[in-house]
Amino acid sequence: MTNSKLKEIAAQFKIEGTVRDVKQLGEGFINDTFIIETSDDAPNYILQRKNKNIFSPIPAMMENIYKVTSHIKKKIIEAGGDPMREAMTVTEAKDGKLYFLDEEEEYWAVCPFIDETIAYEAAETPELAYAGGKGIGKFQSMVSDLNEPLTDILPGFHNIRFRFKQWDEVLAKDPVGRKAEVAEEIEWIESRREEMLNFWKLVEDGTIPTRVTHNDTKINNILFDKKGEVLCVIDLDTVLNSTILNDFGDAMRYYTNTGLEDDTNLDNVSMDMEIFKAFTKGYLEETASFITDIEKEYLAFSAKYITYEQVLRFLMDYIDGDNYYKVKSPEHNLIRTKAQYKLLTSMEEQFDEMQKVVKELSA
Ligand code: GN1
Ligand code: MG
Repeated sequence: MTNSKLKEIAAQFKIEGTVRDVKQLGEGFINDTFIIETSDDAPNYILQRKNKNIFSPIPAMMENIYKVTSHIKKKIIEAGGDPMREAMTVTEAKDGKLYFLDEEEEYWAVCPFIDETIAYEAAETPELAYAGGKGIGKFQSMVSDLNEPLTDILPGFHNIRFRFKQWDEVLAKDPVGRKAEVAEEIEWIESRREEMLNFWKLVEDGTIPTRVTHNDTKINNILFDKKGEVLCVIDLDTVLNSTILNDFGDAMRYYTNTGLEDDTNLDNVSMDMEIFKAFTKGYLEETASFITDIEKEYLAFSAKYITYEQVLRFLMDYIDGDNYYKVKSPEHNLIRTKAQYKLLTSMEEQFDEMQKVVKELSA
């Protein structure tokens, strides 16, 4: 994508000021992200090419984001806060749509860049994890009374029954002949299949309630202000109706890992109990007004559930020939599989203690 093309796309949106430059930002697994730099006092903006192979349909996804952010903004205004800093904003295209469709049928969306914020790549301290727990808890609390349904633009996301269906299909096909080489890793998945399905049945039969959830609660999806307080939850592509346990579990998969998601040195990878404790404390403080006993009972389990799901998804993508996640090497998805499995086993070893922590904090 040439720079002038990017500037042309930026010009399709209702942005303040004049566009000075558009530059690539980070390297997401799914979308392509750019920053629109404007001149003068106007804010900068984030421009994203949304991945239509994953989120479908994109216009419905943007509607979901709009519903959620509008609802949150109302709450922030009621509380006397700043709705432009404490919530994400969808910047409309000049024709009033929430996205721009280019001539290659690619979807683009823009939001203002919130400046003077910090995004952390890792939960380095319990204090940070505590703040993160409060951030996710507060997000869920603010949307807990959003009664409009969201469109399911990611059918089966964090639904292990659906993942097993994909898994069984990919294994039956073995499209690139990688299956034989990962027999041991496949067994990691198979040996826990029933345990995971038993949990999901409780969501399917309504024992565990379905609510509005974020579904991608890694720490860098929260912006902190300079005082270390949570300002705003971002990356709302995956807002869905699901169980709040998925948000908690995914955060724990990310925050408590002492290593990297794709660490090649498995000795680095383990679950940090102090981080688990701190996040859970913050989370339970903010969700106290609506969280039910059954949800609390499965909080610790949800960390294992989502980590397991991630092992499955990385391994499945490896066997499938790397079609979903962007990879930096042919082995990348297998490296991720092994590192996430190490994290899962560390959680399993510490599970009794995790349960105890949740019990004590919710007493
Ligand atoms: C993807 O693109 P990113 O980093 O926001 C994925 C998550 C995975 C994560 C693995 C829509 O998120 O579910 O947990 O990679 N998002 C989607 O790091 O599949
Ligand atoms: Mg994301």
